[in-house]
Amino acid sequence: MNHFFDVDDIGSVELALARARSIKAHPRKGYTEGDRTSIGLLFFNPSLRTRLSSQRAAQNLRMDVVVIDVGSESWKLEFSDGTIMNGASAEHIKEAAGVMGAYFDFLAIRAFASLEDRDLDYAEPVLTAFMKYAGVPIINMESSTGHPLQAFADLITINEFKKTERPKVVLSWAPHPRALPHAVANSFAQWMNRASVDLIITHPEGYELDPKFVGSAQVQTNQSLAFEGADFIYAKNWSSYQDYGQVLYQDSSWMINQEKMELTNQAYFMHCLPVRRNMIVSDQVIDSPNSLVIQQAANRVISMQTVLSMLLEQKSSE
Ligand code: AN0
Ligand code: CP
Repeated sequence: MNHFFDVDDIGSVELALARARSIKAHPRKGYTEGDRTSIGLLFFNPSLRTRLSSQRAAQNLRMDVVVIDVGSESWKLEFSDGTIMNGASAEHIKEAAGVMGAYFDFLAIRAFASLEDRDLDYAEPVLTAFMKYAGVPIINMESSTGHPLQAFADLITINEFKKTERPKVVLSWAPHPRALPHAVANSFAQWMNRASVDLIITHPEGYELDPKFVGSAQVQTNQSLAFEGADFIYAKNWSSYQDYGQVLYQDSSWMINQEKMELTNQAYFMHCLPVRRNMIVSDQVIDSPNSLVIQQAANRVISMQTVLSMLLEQKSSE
């Protein structure tokens, strides 16, 4: 694995899950592979879980870890080539990425979609530029189109709690007042397509995701039908992909409540967090014993530690 950009970089999902299981059994076992290695965590956007769980994972492997909010603490960066830089940007990504690559063995980046220009967002300008100019392995901590560390943690959680070999997993759109990116939903769908689950995606008309991520999932615009017999309900809001970045529908009838959970096979409730209570999900559902939101967040340490251990193994073999 040269970079951890999406699921394709992990190789076998089954092997990655086995590795995650053994790390989870002994997360602070006295690993030494990270000794004298360093990682920079670069945030262009806010974070609670990713920021803390990535530090905990690196610390468990005895790596040196530094965090910077590049979005607010550093110079505004220019990403386009050949521009006359007489505007707001003080520094070009070519120098900034090269410099940060000189300071660290690994860089992890969070850079959300702008939700203004679909072609630009889906070309992944920030992560791609870092991969091109930093000269060190890059880890995706949520880019414009994907959040693979979250999806990996979600898969670890589903594997821990599933009661059947091939559970029915439903990714459900739910209402939110602001326009949110597609990254979490895209990656969740992409990873579930590689896992031993039956995936159903349910959303109102107009919220179809990029078919590249939907893969072989069944798509259902009737939420109640989708919930029937489900083992896991994974809630997430996303803005429109067709009418790019727009909020088309805010109807609270799509909120996940107890009545809907009763259509399921006593399903677990999942969400990546942060979540807006009584918009996305009712208090009753998220406060119930079937809610796995804390376990998912806890597994963010495990997904990051697994990815870092694979990257460290690769580095030591070079
Ligand atoms: C972000 C999103 O939907 O991509 C981050 C989720 C991990 N959520 C919000 O901005 C609320
Ligand atoms: N789930 C997740 O990535 O949370 P943060 O945005 O708080 O990092």
